[in-house]
Amino acid sequence: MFALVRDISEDISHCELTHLDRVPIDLGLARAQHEGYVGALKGLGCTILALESGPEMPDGVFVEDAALVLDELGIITRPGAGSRRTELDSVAAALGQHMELARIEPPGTLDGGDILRIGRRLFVGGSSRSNLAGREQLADIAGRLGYTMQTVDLVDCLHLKSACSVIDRDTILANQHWVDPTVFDVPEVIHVPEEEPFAANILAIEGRLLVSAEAPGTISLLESRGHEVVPVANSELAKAEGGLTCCSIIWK
Ligand code: CIR
Repeated sequence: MFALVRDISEDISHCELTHLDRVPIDLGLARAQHEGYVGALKGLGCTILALESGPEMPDGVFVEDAALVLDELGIITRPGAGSRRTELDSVAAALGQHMELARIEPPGTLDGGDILRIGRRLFVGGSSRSNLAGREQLADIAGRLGYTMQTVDLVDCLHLKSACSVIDRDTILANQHWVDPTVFDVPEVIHVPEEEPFAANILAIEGRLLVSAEAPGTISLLESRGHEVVPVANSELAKAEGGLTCCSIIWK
């Protein structure tokens, strides 16, 4: 298993923000927490491929948005925020050493954080970042490989995966105020506690769940359902609207 990650730009204080007010980010703490995250990925068996950031990519740590990796190929996206397109070439160069690549072309925009995959079904958030042209291009590329694609409406959140994540192919974790989880047609939906609206962004790897350490209610809930949880501190990148899926692209 490989995990592509990128270090945190010294200019993260100029990150894109959509739903949160700007508050100071402690860069030292953010980098220490990111090291913890990368350590957790290693602990779960990932070989880490690390890219460098820089002042020209304040949001570069959120590599998930720059590409989607399917079993058959990688798709380099075209993020809806113009400031984030500086991230694409380095992600394409890294992934291109491991897989065939397709690209989302103008006028399409698509953020990886909007794409949730359950088996051969892709769900894409109709967010401010992923437009119709981008979603249609994804449907076309993935459709040729036998994937179905469905657009999902969002309320008040940045990306589809801000609102929900896959625990396993039968189970979704969701904030039902931001997305209607019945669209996924899975046997079980676990709802995050009301007081932890951002906690639905978790990263499932080989049956274990990376969950924000700042979401104790969600951790208890998942553990009470028999899931193995790996808590990961993420207080600083959360101020940049980043969660746990955002900081890696994982493939086998
Ligand atoms: C942005 O607004 O683009 C970044 N500040 C946060 C991106 C988070 N990425 C993700 O949820 N996949």
